Amino acid sequence: AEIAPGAVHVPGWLGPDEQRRLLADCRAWARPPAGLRTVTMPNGGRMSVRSVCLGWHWYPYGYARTVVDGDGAPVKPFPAPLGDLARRAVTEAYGEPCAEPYDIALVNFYGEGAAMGMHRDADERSAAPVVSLSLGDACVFRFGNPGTRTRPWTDVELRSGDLFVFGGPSRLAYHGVPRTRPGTAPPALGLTGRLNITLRVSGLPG
Ligand code: MD5
Ligand code: FE
Repeated sequence: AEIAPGAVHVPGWLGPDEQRRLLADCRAWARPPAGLRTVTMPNGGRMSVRSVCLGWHWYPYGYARTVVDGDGAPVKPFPAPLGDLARRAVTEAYGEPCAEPYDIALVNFYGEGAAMGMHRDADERSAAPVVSLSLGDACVFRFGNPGTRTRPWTDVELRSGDLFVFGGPSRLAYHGVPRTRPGTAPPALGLTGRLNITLRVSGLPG
């Protein structure tokens, strides 16, 4: 379903086996060095989600090749299969792939009570669509507008296996996750909480 121009939601895009495989990969990526960490914002606040980055390390507000605000380790490489997955996702949403190769994955883990305030993803130097995949507990995803952090917005329920692609005029829209729905993960997946994987194009050299 097209929620707004360029914002395409595909419920249940990943089947149960693909969800289990992706979860197992996320657990491996979360291990140190350069594993799961808590991000501290410039104002001293800590994000309630915990994150691991592949390809490029995101920190507020930029990208680096090492965990500049953590253990200092080199960021794990971006796995080629995630590039293929991003290409398939964009083709599913728009009918054709993106010209630029994907080179960043950000994995966000939402434990009980975790949320993400309204923000824009503006640290990439590419206008390529952001591919979002959800695993585990459902959540309320709040899709706003490019001009203000405030209304109008549309709340969309995201569930395990859902794909969301944000491109075109939606690429720089404000968005957030006001709440998850604890206990709603598919029992067979074996995940308590929610994982979101975003695939991005950095637009950075090499
Ligand atoms: C999440 N993560 O569900 C979301 C999914 C983040 C983040 O917001 O920054 O890690 S990504 C949603 C997204 C990305 C780019 C543009 C838009 C939404 N948008 O225009 O709404 O954990
Ligand atoms: Fe975001």
